[in-house]
Amino acid sequence: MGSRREFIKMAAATSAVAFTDTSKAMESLAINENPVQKPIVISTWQFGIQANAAAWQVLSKNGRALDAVEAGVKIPEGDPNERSVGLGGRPDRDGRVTLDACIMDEYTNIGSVACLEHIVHPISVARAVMEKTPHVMLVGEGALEFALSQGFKKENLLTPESEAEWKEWLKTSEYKPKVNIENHDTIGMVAMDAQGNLSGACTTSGMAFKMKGRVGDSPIIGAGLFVDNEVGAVTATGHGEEVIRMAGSHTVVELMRQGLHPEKACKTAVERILVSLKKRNKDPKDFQIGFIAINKKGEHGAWCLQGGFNYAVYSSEIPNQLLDSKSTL
Ligand code: SD4
Repeated sequence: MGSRREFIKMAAATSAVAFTDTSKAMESLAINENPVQKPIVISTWQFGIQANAAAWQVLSKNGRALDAVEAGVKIPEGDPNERSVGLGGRPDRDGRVTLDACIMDEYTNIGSVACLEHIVHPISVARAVMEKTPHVMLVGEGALEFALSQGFKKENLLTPESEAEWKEWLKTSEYKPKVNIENHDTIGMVAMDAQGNLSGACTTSGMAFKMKGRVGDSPIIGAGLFVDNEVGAVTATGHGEEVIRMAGSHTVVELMRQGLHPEKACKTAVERILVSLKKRNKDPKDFQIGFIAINKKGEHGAWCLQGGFNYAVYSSEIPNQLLDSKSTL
């Protein structure tokens, strides 16, 4: 039988061991816990590689995520060979190139333009709406007038190539968007800067040969783009009507808020869209939807309805590269 003194000695020794073990465990936890990966930028489709490179110029110099995403998406906007964004974008069925874009920063500042014609960089007009007006969205003629008042130049965006395609399309005038074919490629980009702040941008010419006045998800905050600086940032591509229906990007952010990894959050949102398509007896094979997301830890992920969607990732750990998104179908 041990004496009381022995018991106390033993208890002290045990707790000392326990204490040592705990501090060791804490130490190893601190070592093993993944540090926040920042800066990081991700963007949709293969033109994301060039866009990321431009964004990285800003991020690698300690620049703001907001400046990075604007600089990034301006690359495909200004490239006439990218036929789904900005200059050279495919027109609506009347031959008009009408552009949609939005931008969101870490303070929940937002700006957006829809159905904007004649301006190569709608993302910068969206930013001007955000910074210089009491509003968050301008459309059509009003957006154009505002852009011109801000010094943006009026240009013809319909390149001979896009015009030729439109004239070819007029022969049948059949509106049947083809999955993963260039008639629906949007650049969406989200980034976290070295300070850990998030921003995003999204810009497109929308669905080729759409009805006059049609607006997709890309300029709609919560649909084509959403940023919550406490949680993460998300952007979407694909059939805008389906993304709007589910408030797509906002849904993904909310799922990340509940603790889901970005990939799982994107997957869950895509599955909700699939349920909605089935409810309406739509063949899911006729649709494509893709989400990309980052969270506050700098983790990234994507998911799409069907294969063929890819996205570009660039971070301090990952050299700029294109990744294939996993898909549901
Ligand atoms: C739209 N979501 O206008 C855009 C098009 C797109 O990949 O993303 N295409 O509906």
